[in-house]
Amino acid sequence: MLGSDLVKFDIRGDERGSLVAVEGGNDVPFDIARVYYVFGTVEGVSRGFHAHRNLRQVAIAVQGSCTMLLDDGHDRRSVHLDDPSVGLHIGPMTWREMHDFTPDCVLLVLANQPYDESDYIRVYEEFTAAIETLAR
Ligand code: T46
Repeated sequence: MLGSDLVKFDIRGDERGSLVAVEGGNDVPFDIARVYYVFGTVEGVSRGFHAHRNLRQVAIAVQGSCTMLLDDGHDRRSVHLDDPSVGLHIGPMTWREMHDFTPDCVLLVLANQPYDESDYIRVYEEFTAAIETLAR
């Protein structure tokens, strides 16, 4: 699917445990301008339901798990995130929904731009219309 890929990070493990280091421009394909994390998600709650016009992000379930549904306007797929050494790169113009959070889930997100509400498309019909316009 265009606009989303899994990224595997090296685990710097030793007898003390494990460590993953993520460098912008190296381990993720952009400079990191913002980091946020989603945690304490109430049971049964889903999040997301939007696309971004320009934003690129990598999401990592550093604890617990959730399922990311991705939609590029043509195809949909679900990616289960449950490995702190795996990131999901989500490019621009990709509708995303997050489901099935485990109570302990901590979803870490690295973004290439600061928060900007005007970059969001929060209505699905507006998203598909924008995809069609881009295809013309
Ligand atoms: C995304 C998925 C994976 C901020 O003030 N700054 C921020 O950097 C972010 C991300 C959010 N907010 C505020 C905006 C809302 O008042 O935090 C509140 C919750 O944000 P939102 O409803 O957009 O959260 P999610 O979990 O639906 O989506 C978030 C990201 O917004 C989004 O970019 O791709 O996680």
